[in-house]
Amino acid sequence: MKNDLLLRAARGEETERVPVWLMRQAGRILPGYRKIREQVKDFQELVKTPELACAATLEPVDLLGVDAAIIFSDILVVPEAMGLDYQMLESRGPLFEKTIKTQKDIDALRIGSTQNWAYMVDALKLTRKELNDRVPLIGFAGSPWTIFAYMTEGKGSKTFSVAKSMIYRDPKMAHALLNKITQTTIKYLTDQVNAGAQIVQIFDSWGGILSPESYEEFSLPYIAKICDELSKLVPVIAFPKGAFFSAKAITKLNCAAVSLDWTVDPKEARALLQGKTLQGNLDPCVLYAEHTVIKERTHKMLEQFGAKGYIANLGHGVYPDIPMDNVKYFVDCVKQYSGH
Ligand code: 1CP
Repeated sequence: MKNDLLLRAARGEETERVPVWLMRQAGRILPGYRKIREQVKDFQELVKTPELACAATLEPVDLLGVDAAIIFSDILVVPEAMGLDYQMLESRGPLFEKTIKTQKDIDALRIGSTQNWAYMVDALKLTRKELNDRVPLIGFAGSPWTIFAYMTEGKGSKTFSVAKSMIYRDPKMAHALLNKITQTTIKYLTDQVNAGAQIVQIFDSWGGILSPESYEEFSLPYIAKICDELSKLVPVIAFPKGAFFSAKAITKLNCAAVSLDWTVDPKEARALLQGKTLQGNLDPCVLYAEHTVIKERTHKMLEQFGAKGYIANLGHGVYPDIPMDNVKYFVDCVKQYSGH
């Protein structure tokens, strides 16, 4: 492996410098991605064509110089594999025709298996080959709670009141669905590792809409199950977005690293999450500012987290209208930093 900084940092080992990558690094900020996107009928065609998914995965490695590749796909592959089809509407996001409302709907879902995501296996194998050990390849999945939110709402939401009403009105049914999603996700991520993913990240993008009590009943235990299984194979990064209120419980996860959003103070995170590698957490909006501001904020972040057990990243995915030049500047600022 030519550059294994990410893997070593995840395991808490010493590194020559802090590794850096960005959530959503392969996407609309890049010219090659926009070209690939024009060639296909829709987003799913891109996800399901291994050569194109591979090209989209490699572009940020070549253009931005990041220390990791994240396989081009989406968290919604899991509900689709379970039998719930979605469309990705242009600039509006996902839409599921059918949503999960009853126990009968849950019973009708299958626990996904390799044949349901064979294209993902092929994309990972091809990408590992094309990467030729330049940087590690990250696999990923949504957390069961975040997938539950899409399966019950049918789309994104401000309040997630449909998803949340199910946990209060019928907790038993909610747990049944979460269990089914968890079983599928463990198989899905295990297949990703067997196909070449060297580390995996679990995106709990909507964890933060729950109360601490609900978070620790409906989200964290399922992330824990996935961590327990996957940590036997590769380092796991958990991203409990907006859920740092449950830091104490998060520390107990069997994961190598915790990714933090920008609402979390680095020093507080170090104190509360001892023994974990930390990832994050620059506010993506800093990348709209001038280079001097980007440098100042990035250096401050690096200084506060310290060099050991740290992976530089943003606090969430890079926004599509952030100039690529600024993203590259952020990556360079991390790579050139010598404050330690
Ligand atoms: O047509 C397009 O180009 C659509 C834009 C797009 C892209 C580039 C979507 C739709 N998904 C993706 C790729 C994607 N999604 C990746 C690729 C690898 C990379 O990071 O470079 C990853 C990791 C994801 C993960 C993902 N999808 C998350 C978790 C991360 C996060 O941002 O919180 C979530 C919540 C989704 C759902 C999703 N997919 C796409 C959209 C617009 C959304 C969000 C919808 C909403 O706000 O509810």
